[in-house]
Amino acid sequence: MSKALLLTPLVVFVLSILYAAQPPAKKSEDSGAPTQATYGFAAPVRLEAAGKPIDTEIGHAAPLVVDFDGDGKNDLLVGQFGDGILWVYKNVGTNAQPKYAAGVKFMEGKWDGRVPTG
Ligand SMILES: [Ca+2]
Repeated sequence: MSKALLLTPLVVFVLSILYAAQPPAKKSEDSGAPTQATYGFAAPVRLEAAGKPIDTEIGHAAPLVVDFDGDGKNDLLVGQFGDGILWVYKNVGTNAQPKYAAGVKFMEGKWDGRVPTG
């Protein structure tokens, strides 16, 4: 399987969080009927960190957008199956227009920073 195919779910997942998240439907106070919420996906784009496409060494990428370092800007975390590594991509842009620094392995990829896979 090509890396592009492995990366596609990551891109779609992250984009769905960054650009398409909408608050859940609320019930109308007048009628009790749920109001219509609209959801959708933005056009896919290849995410980059430090000017290079984000990828994993071995597939089964598990992305999460969260403020990992508490600076108020959402970072990108990507877990990979291979070696149980967690990649941390610090957001050096803004939440509206994220820009990611080069990925670093959580706890330098040492044993204590990994999730055993088998
Ligand atoms: Ca952050």
